[in-house]
Amino acid sequence: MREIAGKYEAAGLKIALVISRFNELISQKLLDGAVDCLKRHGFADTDGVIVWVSGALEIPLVAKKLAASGQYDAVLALGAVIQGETAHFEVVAAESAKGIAQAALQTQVPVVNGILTTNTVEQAMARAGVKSGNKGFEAAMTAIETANILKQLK
Ligand code: INI
Repeated sequence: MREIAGKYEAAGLKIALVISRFNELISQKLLDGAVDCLKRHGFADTDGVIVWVSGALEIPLVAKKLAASGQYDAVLALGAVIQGETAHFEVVAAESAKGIAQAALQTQVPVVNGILTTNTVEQAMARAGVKSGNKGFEAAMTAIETANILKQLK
């Protein structure tokens, strides 16, 4: 049986990153991890764009616009939604995730969810590269892999 697997090769891919300024310290670390990942897999700086938005709730619209532009093989959403910060944590977490999934399905372009949802700032820091792993790096791996899968399915 034929098997299809996405390569972790980012040379020639066009990728847009959408990133939330809310909890900027953490977002910046996620961005550092994502860019590190892309570069280490052959991505050319000139093939990408980074768009900063106010918060996670603004990510889906901008991600969808970028995905629908036809200019990108994948869009990578980065940010941090932290429970302690607000009572509407659950709304922000759920709506941003839902919007990102819809943007991907509606445009048929991978829109990868690299938004952390944690109970505390400490947990968010740990997952943004301070302790073990960086979710930005992992999400960038997923963006590369999924973009390459879709290229093979064309
Ligand atoms: N946005 C985030 O990216 N992370 C959060 O933790 C957060 N909290 O906690 O409120 C957050 N809220 C702002 C929201 O995304 C919108 O920017 C705002 O509601 C305006 O639409």
